[in-house]
Amino acid sequence: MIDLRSDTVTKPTEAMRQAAYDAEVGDDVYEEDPTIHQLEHKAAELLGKEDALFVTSGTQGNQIAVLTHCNRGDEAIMEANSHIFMYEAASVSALAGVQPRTLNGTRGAMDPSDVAAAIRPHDIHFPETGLICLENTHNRAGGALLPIENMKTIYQIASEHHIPIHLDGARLFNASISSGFPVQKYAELTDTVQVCLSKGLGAPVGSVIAGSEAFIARARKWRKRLGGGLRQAGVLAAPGLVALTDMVNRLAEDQKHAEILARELGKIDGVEIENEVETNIVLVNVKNLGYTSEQFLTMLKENDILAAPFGPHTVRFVTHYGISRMNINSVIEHVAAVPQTQ
Ligand code: TLP
Repeated sequence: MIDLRSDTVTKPTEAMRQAAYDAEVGDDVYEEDPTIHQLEHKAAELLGKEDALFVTSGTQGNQIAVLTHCNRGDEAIMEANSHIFMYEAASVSALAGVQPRTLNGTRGAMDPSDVAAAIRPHDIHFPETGLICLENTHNRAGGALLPIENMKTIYQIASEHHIPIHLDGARLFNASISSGFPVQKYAELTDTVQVCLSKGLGAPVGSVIAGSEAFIARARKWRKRLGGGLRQAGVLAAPGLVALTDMVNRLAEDQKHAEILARELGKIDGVEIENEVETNIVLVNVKNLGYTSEQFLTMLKENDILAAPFGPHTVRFVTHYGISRMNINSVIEHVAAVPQTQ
């Protein structure tokens, strides 16, 4: 099976499995797991933040950030297609009691003047604006990079209003490899950042959130409340450390594969590439081939290829380290052979 549904499907490498086996562990609720300490220290250092916290998933990391930054009844500004709004089962409202204020972006980037206009003035009728959320790379925008200038301007606006910024950096390392900016350069334009270890970096489980020492101390308590205080979780952190040390630079290969896939699929009659491919995501529109995304996916599956539905006629392909150049060629051949019904 050539599985391009997501980079979440990656399986741990041999080095990760060995690191898990060898990991020194302790009870992390007592803050006694040396491997977790090592991972958190490494992540904080890479992201240029005072401290970091290992969490079970990207969703948990984002939600801990919302819970820690906001009070019930606050409003959080976020892009209308952001993962926090679209794919986290409304936890912003269900768990934090926070109202999402969504703004339409361009390729995932909110217009800074829209952000400024959405910040609530003091008025008895209004919620307080408690947080601004950004996402880089932006998943629904097809792995688009948030331009650093856009982040800078939003950060300035947020600072003037004393509003914190949380960055959903599930794929921040992909952004860094594509733009050439170190992850720290993005993180310094935010108060807190969440990065996933379990996507393109290949770890089996986990994310890290990073921020100030005071923020992480409060976030630790929220993690406990959510049932995310783990015990001998060094066995999970050890593959995460391998992810941060061995797996970052190879993301360039995934991005090359995505570029080739988009370029070659784009040459096929009836296939439209919806996004400008900057990282490891390709959005393919199959409407002019005469198929819905579900029909198209069924045909691919019959040929042992998996991709994900992303709209009525849009299919998402995500490259990752389990995908070889030969796999990419095979996908291109199969799509070229799909009969056009229009
Ligand atoms: N994204 C998944 C699905 O949930 C859609 C995927 O296959 O792309 N932020 C961003 C930008 C994400 O893309 C994801 C996962 C998350 C957060 C959540 O991470 P997990 O799955 O670890 O909770």
